[in-house]
Amino acid sequence: MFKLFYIFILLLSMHAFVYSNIINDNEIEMVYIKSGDFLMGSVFNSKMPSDKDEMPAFMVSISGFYMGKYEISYGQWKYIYDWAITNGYEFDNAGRAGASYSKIVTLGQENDSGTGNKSHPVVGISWYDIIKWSNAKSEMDGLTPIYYIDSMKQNIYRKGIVDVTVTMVLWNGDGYRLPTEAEWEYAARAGSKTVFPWGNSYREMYKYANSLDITASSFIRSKTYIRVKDMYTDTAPVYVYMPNDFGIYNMIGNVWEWVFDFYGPYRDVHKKNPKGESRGYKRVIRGGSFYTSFVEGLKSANRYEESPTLSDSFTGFRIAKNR
Ligand SMILES: [Ca+2]
Ligand SMILES: [Ca+2]
Ligand SMILES: [Ca+2]
Repeated sequence: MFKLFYIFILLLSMHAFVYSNIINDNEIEMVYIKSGDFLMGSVFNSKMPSDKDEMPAFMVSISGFYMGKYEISYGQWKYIYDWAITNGYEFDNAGRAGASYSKIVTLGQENDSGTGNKSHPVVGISWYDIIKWSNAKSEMDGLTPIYYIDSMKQNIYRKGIVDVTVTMVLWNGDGYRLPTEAEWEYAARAGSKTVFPWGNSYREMYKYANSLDITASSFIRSKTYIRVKDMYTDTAPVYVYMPNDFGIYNMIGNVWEWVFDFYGPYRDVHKKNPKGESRGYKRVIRGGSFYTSFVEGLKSANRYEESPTLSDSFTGFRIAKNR
């Protein structure tokens, strides 16, 4: 009996050790990223194919900024969302608490009601929803909103579909915003020049990232999956797995992350704080997800273009801030 009790306590403490991080709905933890230069994109690697749009790699200078330590959890999303809808904001989607692999596979993504766990990343929201939510978070905290519906930056973006261009952003404001694509890759690499933030091999992926791995294959027979074991078939709470060298969690895997930029090709010119194309139809998502079944999809340099109206089960975000 006593033995069982001790085993129980031991298991409990192990659990506490693994999940010692607690996500507060009303507090978004951020990490300061120091300014620096890095090579953005992919250089030719015969062992790991690159999509054409990752090349040519080019030098980028990034100014210091704050990056969300975790993907935004459903609890955090909902906390701001509830304030926003009673304060003049309108959204197209209410968001869901993570995503369930088996529900997506058996019922289809449109019937995926999520995991019901508010520490999972928010999904089922569009780029527009996120941009408005960021403004709401700024207003709620008494900061200056970053996104406007006009280039004069007179009218705060609170409702509807507005394709916010670079000139409609108060780039030096103190409010919350999406990272740019360059800031995202700089933070994801955390000083690394390798294919993944932890090195060139996918074999260590299970320590740092939630992908479509062997765990999912044992639940439902999946034709393709990554040959590592990360223990999650669904999304994982945003604090699970090891952080990168900047102390940031799940940049690779769990959910894809929206960035600000309109999607466009790379050019081999040294740029300072690039902000993407001035116009476009697609925005960029980064990092791959719990549903990504091929290793190339989880590279630091991988990029994907999506319509900003997309609100799927695989894509969420994290926020950035100037100061
Ligand atoms: Ca997994
Ligand atoms: Ca992620
Ligand atoms: Ca790609």
